[in-house]
Amino acid sequence: MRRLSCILEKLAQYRRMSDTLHSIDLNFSSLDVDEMRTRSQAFAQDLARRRTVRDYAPEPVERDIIENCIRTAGSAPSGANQQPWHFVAISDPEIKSAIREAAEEEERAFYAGRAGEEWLGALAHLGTDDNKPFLEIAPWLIAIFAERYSVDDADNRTKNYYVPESVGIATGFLIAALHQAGLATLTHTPAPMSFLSKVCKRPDNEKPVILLVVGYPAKNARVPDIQRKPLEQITTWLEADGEQ
Ligand code: IYR
Repeated sequence: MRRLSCILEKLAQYRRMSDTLHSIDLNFSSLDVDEMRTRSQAFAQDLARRRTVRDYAPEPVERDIIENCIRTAGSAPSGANQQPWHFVAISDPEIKSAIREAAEEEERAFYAGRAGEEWLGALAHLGTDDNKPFLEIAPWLIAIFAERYSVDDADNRTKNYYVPESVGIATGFLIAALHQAGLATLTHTPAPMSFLSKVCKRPDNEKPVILLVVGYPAKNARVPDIQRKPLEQITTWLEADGEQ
């Protein structure tokens, strides 16, 4: 009974909080429909040109460009606006070498059979193997961590909501931002990835999810000849009769 009154009191408190919610003007700028059409088509075409690149040039990339792209990622929507992500941007050659060594060790076990025949079969057309030179050659590695829960200075834990979804959306923003900044990326997922927590010195509440490789493609870099599923295959329209 006491528990119930506690919950009710909390709910009343939350309602009072939302009554006094601090809001600001959205400041939305509308576009005319032709502009919308042009922009949406140009964006689709630009992002369709993005390809996952495994062959990098050693050329450096200025840090402020990476900063801007991480800012974009940090503007992604997230569950309860908890922003449960952390990005570790690495250009230090020693740390990149340590990551390559640890990742290749996992990948050797993966390609030697841990993956299983079905998984290796699904990957065969990409021509990947356990050799990951791009982890040292590319100028930046961005390790993306998911905050499973938050910890404050007094060591209190708060649950985070929709963490995989939120981090996935932020990663999408990051990949799109890097692409439009003129950089190539590779979403690399060595498994297991726990070595990344150690190398990046991240706390226990954070789980490594993706290692993004970032840089310029090598001259004459080649990519697998893959196709995107057509719109009709990836979309179902449920519209009122008479529309379209
Ligand atoms: N992590 C391995 C295997 C791999 C898995 C998937 I799913 C890919 O789309 C590509 C590779 C590797 O990086 O080689």
